[in-house]
Amino acid sequence: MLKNLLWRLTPAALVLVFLSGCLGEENLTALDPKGEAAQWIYDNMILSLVIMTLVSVIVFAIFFIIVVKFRRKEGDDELPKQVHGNTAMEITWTVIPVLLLIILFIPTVTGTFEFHVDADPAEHEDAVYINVTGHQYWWQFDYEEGFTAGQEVYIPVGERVVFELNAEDVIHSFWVPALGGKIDNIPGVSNALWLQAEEPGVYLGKCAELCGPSHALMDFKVIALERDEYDQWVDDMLAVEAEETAANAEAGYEVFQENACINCHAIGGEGMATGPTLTNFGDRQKFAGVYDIDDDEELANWIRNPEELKQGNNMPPHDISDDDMEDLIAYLRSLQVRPADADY
Ligand code: HEC
Ligand SMILES: [Cu+2]
Repeated sequence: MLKNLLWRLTPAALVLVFLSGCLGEENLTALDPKGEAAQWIYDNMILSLVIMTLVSVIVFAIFFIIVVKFRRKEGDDELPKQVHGNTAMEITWTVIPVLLLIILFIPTVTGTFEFHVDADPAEHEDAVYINVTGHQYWWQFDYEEGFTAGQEVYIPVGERVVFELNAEDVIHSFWVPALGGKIDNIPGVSNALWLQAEEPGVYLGKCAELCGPSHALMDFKVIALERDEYDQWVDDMLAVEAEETAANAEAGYEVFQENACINCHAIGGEGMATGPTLTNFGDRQKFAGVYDIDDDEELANWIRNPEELKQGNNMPPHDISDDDMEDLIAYLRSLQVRPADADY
């Protein structure tokens, strides 16, 4: 009997184990909101949960009472009174759900209009406005100041930041669960939403629309800094130039040039953007969205054979000797704008 019960509970326990993943690392959770938009989603989630629980409890209570109370009694062989329809009850169970839906409808619609805004920088002159482009399988962030960041988007804390969402190839979806809702990045269409981080920190973002074999590896980070640190970061990003940064890793810069990496990876204002800009690659928390940034071997594997680490991505393989690779990686790591003593 007990064993039987345990067997029955196992699927439920497994579901709990999987769901506990939703509370995982690096703020990838909508259940611990860290900004106004996320808080609104959370509150609505709780509201609908409370309403659904109430409805379930009441409906099941009535159900069981009726099942028990109106059972056929022993020795009672008479046909019960036959009725057809009951107007009062029909009205009650139509009106109550309608009222409940109105209660859910009002905050949902007002919030949707508040957080999903027009994609037009002229309408958001007071806010930081960042143009986001989703690529298979990485993220590009263009700032109004005229520089580009890749994979990690820096924002000032406590301020509304408007993200304009576009896509280069297929549909992606921009989602930072701790900060707010998600909206699709659609080729040829510009959507926009705003997010605000209440606390400085690193918030994990995900592509939330199946976009190809490496969709699950299309992570990014939102890094929220105090306003003065943010301003400093913007200035530093603007000041980067490919050669200048190369000074302390000259040999690596040569390897970078010889292999024409710059054709796909801009540094500072120079170069193309077929791949993520490497302007501040040395500051990244991960490379290619998900891989350990401090792992030289993995980084070398990436440059030699990206397909192995991220199926279907658009970086070609490169045949580079061990010596050259060491220099190249030293150069990539030297691409930093973050001050050494920064605590972010
Ligand atoms: C044809 C274009 C192309 C060339 C050439 C190219 N890359 Fe890439 N690279 C990409 C693309 C696209 C990505 C993004 C892959 C992804 O994450 O899906 C990428 C990603 C990277 C990343 C990870 C960046 C990050 O922060 O996530 C590094 C590092 C990198 N490339 C280094 C190099 C180096 C070094 C070279 C030259 C030896 C090079 N790449 C040549 C297209 C290119
Ligand atoms: Cu995607």
